[in-house]
Amino acid sequence: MEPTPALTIRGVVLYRDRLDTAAQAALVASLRELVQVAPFFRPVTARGQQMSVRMTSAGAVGWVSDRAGYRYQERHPAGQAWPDIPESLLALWKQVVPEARPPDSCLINFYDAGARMGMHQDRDEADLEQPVMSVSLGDDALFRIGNLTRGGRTESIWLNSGDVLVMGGAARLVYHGIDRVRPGSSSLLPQGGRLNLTLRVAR
Ligand code: MD3
Ligand code: FE
Repeated sequence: MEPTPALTIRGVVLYRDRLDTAAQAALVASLRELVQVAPFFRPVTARGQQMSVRMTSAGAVGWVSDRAGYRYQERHPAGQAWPDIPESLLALWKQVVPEARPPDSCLINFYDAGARMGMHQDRDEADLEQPVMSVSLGDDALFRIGNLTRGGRTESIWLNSGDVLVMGGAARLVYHGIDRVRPGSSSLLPQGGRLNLTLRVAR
């Protein structure tokens, strides 16, 4: 089968349906083990607001946020080291962004029916020349892409389970967010919801 050609939206490259159902289910199985070591937590912003998205990480460092601010650190908020990044994700990174350095962090976001993520930039990583790769699993999500500065016109696109996005080059610093998820749109996760995995070179 020929792969579906990539679609580019404001420099963000979208590989539709890059993972088939079996690969998606295998990834969910590895994530079930991973969250037994590193349970989801609900980050608090520096201003004390609870985020609606639940998060955890894998890799040498993970992203955390609390009243002290946000940062990458070597330990889960509960104190343990983060689990390893699943091998299948490392293999996918090598296939999709072969010229990039190996990722040292995988942020795992979980969206239940009401969760959203406001418009933001990802700029906590040391080397912003390195791309970020995202994998969507479970319910569809409305992804919004803006500009290199806050505000201005935006474009929205629905992300589906199995889609892979690459943010590199100029697109690495675009504002982006998730407006909503569509409950019941996927049967991958028996209890519903959406997982998003982002592989990063954090240090
Ligand atoms: C564009 N996650 O974890 S993934 C995030 O679906 C994040 O959970 C969203 O934004 C989610 O920071 C969107 C797509 C994505 C990820 C990182 C980016 C788009 C990006 C970094 C730079 C530009
Ligand atoms: Fe982001």
